[in-house]
Amino acid sequence: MQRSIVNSYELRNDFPIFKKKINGKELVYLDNASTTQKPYTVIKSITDFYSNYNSNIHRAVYQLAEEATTLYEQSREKIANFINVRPEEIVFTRNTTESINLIAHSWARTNLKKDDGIAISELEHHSNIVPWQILSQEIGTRLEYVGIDENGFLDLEHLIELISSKKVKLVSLSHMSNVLGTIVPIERIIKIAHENDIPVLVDGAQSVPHMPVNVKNMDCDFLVFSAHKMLGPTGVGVLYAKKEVLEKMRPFMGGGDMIKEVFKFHTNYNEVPYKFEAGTPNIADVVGFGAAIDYLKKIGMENIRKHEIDLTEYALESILSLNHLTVYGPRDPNYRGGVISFNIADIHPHDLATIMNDHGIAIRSGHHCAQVLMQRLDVPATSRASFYIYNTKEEIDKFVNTIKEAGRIFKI
Ligand code: C6P
Repeated sequence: MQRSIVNSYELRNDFPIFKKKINGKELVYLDNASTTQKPYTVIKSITDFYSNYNSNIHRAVYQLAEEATTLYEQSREKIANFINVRPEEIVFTRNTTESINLIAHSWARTNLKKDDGIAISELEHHSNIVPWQILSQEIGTRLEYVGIDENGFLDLEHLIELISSKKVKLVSLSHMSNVLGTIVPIERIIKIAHENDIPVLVDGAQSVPHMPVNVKNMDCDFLVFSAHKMLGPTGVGVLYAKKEVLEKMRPFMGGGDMIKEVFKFHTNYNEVPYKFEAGTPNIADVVGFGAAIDYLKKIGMENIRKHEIDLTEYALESILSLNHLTVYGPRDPNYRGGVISFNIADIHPHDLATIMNDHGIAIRSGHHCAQVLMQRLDVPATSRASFYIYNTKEEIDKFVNTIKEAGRIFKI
């Protein structure tokens, strides 16, 4: 793999937050799997919207409303183009979580029935577990868990067996684990599932921000992700599904904008994607998301992926040489993203995160909304560092030195 050509030192100047000091130290932000920082262009596009274009969309004929509608729909086009689909196949939600709940409500409740299996894995985030548990309680579907091996890789044989034995009617998988960084061979899985007429939902919350994702090549049935994990604002999520699939799905919520005609006792719904966007949406933040997409495209997703492989390789090499440290997940950076979870002897992850914070370093500690995975790893919590375009090797050195200092403080 070619070396990174992303100049993270230069890029950092685009992010106002890096001017902030934490405990008198420069901010080292290593919690990007949770949410990413925002460049000036994104912040500016939001203030610009409120300063110059603010009005509701899809409703009025005056100039401001038309300009706001155009900006909102231009963002939809940018996002569609980013993952190589049609704009009418992009539904705006609040986040990945809402997108999965929308599918569970509007697709699964019509297309699945009692005893139908839904295959998920031990890697999943709670938002790809709990909606399916609720569905099981309501209509009697069954959850089938695909396990992982000691390196954090999916038990593909088990998944293939579930698919070919027709035990499952939906496969719903995280493309990249938010804890282990494992990248799942999703294209291969989709091909096998489709040979058996089984649709696949891809949770792209951790993959779409960090690597090229081309839906035409991937051929998934559903793809979900969040703007805030890819330089965009909070409060905007995406649900992709083929237009024909969306057209057959029942609405998620009823209200303004999702209707064509409303009568006393029935309603004719709007066309897709509007059928799934009831009420006034998060207009300014959708516009901000468009600016984030512009920013990412300028750097190039291939370059972002290379940069993160480079950082991950560097970080793994450093921390794997430390004593008393357990690192979870694949060792080869080509099969994982820039997310590293670990534990040091019996230092509690919250204690380590507190020491890191004293040095201006932000890492996440806890279960990372993946308690099923914690149970599989047999730990209550881990520490987690996760990287993005603005992180540097110098920051990784600070992070590793602080791990060493924690070892000295706790005398291990
Ligand atoms: N993971 C993390 O720190 P929302 O919150 O809806 O934008 O994203 C949910 C979600 C779904 N799937 C995966 C794989 C995720 O990683 C996340 C969010 C964050 O790991 C916050 S818990």
